[in-house]
Amino acid sequence: MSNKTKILLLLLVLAIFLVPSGQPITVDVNMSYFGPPWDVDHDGDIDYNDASLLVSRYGDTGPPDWIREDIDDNGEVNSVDASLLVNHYMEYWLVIP
Ligand SMILES: [Ca+2]
Ligand SMILES: [Ca+2]
Repeated sequence: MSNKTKILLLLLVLAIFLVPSGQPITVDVNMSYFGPPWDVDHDGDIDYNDASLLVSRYGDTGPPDWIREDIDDNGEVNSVDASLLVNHYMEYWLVIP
């Protein structure tokens, strides 16, 4: 379960306890990601999954900011992107929606 999912579940549980019984609950969530670009899958850590995504697109080219695997947004998934990911491998943080 991703950190985003855990936080959403926590908010729902809090809403259930804070709203009087029988009252409808409306939850409007707008999620943005504020983590570093080398967290390719936006799950709050740098691990095998990020590396796997990058490898799957290695060598691909496109306009800047076209895919998350192009970590430095230069239009090509290459060794620079891989280096950025490797330099932060196994880092993690709390993802806040
Ligand atoms: Ca990740
Ligand atoms: Ca790149």
